Amino acid sequence: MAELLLSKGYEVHGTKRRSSSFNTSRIDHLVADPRFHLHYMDVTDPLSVAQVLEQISPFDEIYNLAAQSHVGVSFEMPGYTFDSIARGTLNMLEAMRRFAPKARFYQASSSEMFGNQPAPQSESTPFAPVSPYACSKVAAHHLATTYRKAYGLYVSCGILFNHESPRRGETFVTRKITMGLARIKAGLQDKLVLGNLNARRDWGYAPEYVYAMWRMLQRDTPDDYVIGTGTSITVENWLDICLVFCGLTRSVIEFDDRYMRPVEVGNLRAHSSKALTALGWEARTYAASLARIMMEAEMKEAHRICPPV
Ligand code: F7E
Repeated sequence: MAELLLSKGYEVHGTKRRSSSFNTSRIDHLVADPRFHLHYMDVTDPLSVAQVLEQISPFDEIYNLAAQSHVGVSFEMPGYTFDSIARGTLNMLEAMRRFAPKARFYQASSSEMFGNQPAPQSESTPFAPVSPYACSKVAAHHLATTYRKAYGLYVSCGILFNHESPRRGETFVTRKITMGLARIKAGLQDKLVLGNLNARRDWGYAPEYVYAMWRMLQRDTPDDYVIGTGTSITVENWLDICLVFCGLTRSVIEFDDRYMRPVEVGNLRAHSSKALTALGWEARTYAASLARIMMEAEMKEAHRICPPV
């Protein structure tokens, strides 16, 4: 997101939580840009949110992407998940109402909010969340649309289906698979342990989704949009594409039910014709090309750590 905004000439203010270890590898290349600023902030702390928004106002756009975003972990940490997503969104909306009521707000809503509603899911599909993560996203989504209606704030929600890239966190299944297989191929690990292979997801390429987010805030009026490729494959299909790419077989895969979730979302696939009509947006990269992009990046990294002899 920051890269796209900088490329369009924006001054960008990002926020990070205080930690004793660095966790900024995905933005380190931006730090030298004088138009890129980082502030300490925690969305669960309304004081810090108000302080930062007051300090940087006036500003034009806010992208609220903060979350405990791992669905599986949300069953283990429901309180923090709810605080960071629902309470965090409320804190951001309140601070914007106070310090920048003319700004435009992007809310990161999620396809997880649809739960097990039949595919494809569109803006008119009722929400049916089945995890603490999804319940929190539904609450945040309703807060965002309520602030739009009640106070006339410019608030748009992007209901994004899974979006991936080589920068994806290592515990999400696409990256876990590409990274694990590349490391096995390079002799850096022996096996890859996974959970439910039957879930079906609509996986798209993150840079395209970031562009859709920006497009939403360039419209004259705020609205909600579903963003996805309109196609879906299973985790097993993704695994097989990646296995073929690096010439490995299923023998390196193990199952562990510790990666199973108490309730699973079985089949997510976007119906995003509204995004095409209103934003002129459609996905260009589908799962097979995405897997190749991610596998190539991962093989390069594995070779860097362990050069082939
Ligand atoms: O799981 C299955 C798992 O954690 C995908 C987040 O960005 O997209 C993401 O949520 C599927 C699930 O993503 C493992 O059970 C099997 O069915 O990569 P994931 P997610 O849960 O779809 C939505 C749109 C968001 O909003 C979220 O923030 O893969 N699966 N074995 C596994 N998943 C993980 N993580 N690890 C496994 O070993």
